[in-house]
Amino acid sequence: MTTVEERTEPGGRPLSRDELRSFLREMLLIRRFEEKVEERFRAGELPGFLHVAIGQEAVATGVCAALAREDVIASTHRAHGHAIAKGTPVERLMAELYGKVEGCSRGYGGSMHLYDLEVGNLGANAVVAGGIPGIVGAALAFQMRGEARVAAAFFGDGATNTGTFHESLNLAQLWKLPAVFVLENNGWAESTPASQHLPLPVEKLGKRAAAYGMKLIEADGQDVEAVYLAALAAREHALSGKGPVLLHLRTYRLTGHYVGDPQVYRDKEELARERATRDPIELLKARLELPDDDWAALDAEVTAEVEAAVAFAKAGTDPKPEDALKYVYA
Ligand SMILES: Cc1ncc(C[n+]2csc(CCOP(=O)(O)OP(=O)(O)O)c2C)c(N)n1
Ligand SMILES: [Mg+2]
Repeated sequence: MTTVEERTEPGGRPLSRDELRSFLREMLLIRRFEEKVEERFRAGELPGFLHVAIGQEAVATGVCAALAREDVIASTHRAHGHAIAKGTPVERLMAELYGKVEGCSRGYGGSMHLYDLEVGNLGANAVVAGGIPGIVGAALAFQMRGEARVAAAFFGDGATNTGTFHESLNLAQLWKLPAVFVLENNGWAESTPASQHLPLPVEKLGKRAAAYGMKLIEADGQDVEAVYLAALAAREHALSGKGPVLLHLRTYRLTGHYVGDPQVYRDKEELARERATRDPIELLKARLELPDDDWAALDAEVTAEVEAAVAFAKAGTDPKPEDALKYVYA
């Protein structure tokens, strides 16, 4: 057994301009989707509770682009971006948020219970760290069947303080499972900063891999290309039979913990600074030096897609009360 923390440099090739542009499009689609959902929620049209991941789009897009369609993910309470990036059409997601039968969870789930087995999304989880043991099970199944597939779980810095996180990493490493643990480290757990819930500096959180002798791969979570290359390397390692990977991505949430959060706990200057310097969409747009009319056309295209999703959702079918217990297994 080794307790030495392993590190690696992300491998792979640099991306072409067209590939980066398609990443930009997807991140913008996620952003416009979540802005719209926030607007409709505030207008009282969406039931339940809502968390958006504005500022964290590069994690969803970069990681899911590196996964194969047959790979599976499990997500968190901040799940819209993961679901879009893994391939669920936005109209099915929007219909779910409106509680309609046409939704990806047939209207039974809402924002924190988005499932789509067709594209390998094993589901969002309202319970913090709830998806982590699930992907250990999926990875075990892939290993036992001899299938070249990986299972990945997204989770936050707060989730690394749960017993489930440690149990899951322990078993996955012991059994050398094809799993990727995607630590989406935004430095906050609700209103608690990392400095009050972690016994180590927030940027060192990847060190938790060392407790299990697990491979650690790290990247800047605001740079979608870096995330993609790191995730590719993580997938390759996980498939090689050498064991799972902790993929540590430093990111930042540019909005409140939930929609309506007054954010009295957060320094306004910190937020303004992050917004000005670490917005993953602005960073990629600047890097590509996209002309204004190109950007406007891209924006108009994704905005129209989101508007069409709202129209689809509003025209959807309400579930029948007598069907309330259908598809309920436990
Ligand atoms: C087991 C459990 N404990 C507490 C909560 C309440 N809760 C919801 S989100 C959250 C913070 C999670 O922080 P993190 O994992 O960093 O994710 P982030 O919200 O930053 O994306 C908490 C404590 C919960 N949903 N489940
Ligand atoms: Mg967090």
